[in-house]
Amino acid sequence: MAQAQTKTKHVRIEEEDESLISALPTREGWWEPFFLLQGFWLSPSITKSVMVLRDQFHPRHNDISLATYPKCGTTWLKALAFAITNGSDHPVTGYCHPLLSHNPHDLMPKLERPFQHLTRTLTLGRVVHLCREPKDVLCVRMVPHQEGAPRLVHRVDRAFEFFCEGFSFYGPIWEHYLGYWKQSKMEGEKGLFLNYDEMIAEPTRHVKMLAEFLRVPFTDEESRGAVEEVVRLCSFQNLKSLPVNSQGVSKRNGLENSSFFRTGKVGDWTNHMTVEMAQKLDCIIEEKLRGSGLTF
Ligand code: PAP
Repeated sequence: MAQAQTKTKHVRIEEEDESLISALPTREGWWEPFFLLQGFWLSPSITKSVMVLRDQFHPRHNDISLATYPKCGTTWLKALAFAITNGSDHPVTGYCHPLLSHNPHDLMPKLERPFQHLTRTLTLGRVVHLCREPKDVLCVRMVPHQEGAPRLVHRVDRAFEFFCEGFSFYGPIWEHYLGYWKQSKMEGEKGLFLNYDEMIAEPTRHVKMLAEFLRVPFTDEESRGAVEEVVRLCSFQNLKSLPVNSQGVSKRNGLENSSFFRTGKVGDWTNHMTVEMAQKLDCIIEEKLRGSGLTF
């Protein structure tokens, strides 16, 4: 009975959402029309999921959300957060650690939504956001994850123009970053804002910082070895080499798990973007972030 009522409610919300979506401004998208929701052009499925999240996602005070723009290191952040928060049930040195047999995406749900769309729902809990040099983010979208694999987009010039225009699957990258950046500056205890490039440079320091924010800090004694073990377990080389990630398929969306692991390097954009493209994107990002204190 309870189930039937819940189902009816969901169907009603879905119908309401469908009619709200059809009333939104629309434009030609990457391969399907996009909709304008609160200043963001979003694909139909993202538009719908933002509405569903707003209706049905009610975080509790001690909930932690991981919020990342796609291709900024979500897989890594999930692995780290899982290893840190489950350290007592699953020691990182254990032979049966879940990260050895599961892709990180299958161990933890994620939010890839701009903070502006979720303010009402996220203000209760706490958020970890991971940003990345925008040129590298775009580069991941433009380059196949392995030889022979299809590109995420077929025309590099088109992908580049759309990205610069802020016309992307999850809205403009700068709006995504700024929403979480401002929250972390105004309410430090509620928002942790991390940077992929800085984490690559100093993983140990960032793992400690993340553990503190997640309220499972490492003790001084643990700090000697355990932090390094978390860093090693979740490292690009280690995760990429595991059979589940080199051969497995995601339970979440049917994607090959290997698609989440390409080079794991900072600055790969230099191999895929012209100087002109890089300069244009740099100028846009600088202008959009001006005055915020966030720079790349
Ligand atoms: P998603 O949006 O599809 O979930 P996401 O995990 O956010 O992808 O980003 C993928 C990038 O993180 C890839 O970067 P690259 O293409 O420049 O190589 C991927 O290689 C990188 N990545 C995945 N796992 C790790 C890790 N453990 N450490 C560092 N980088 C990683």
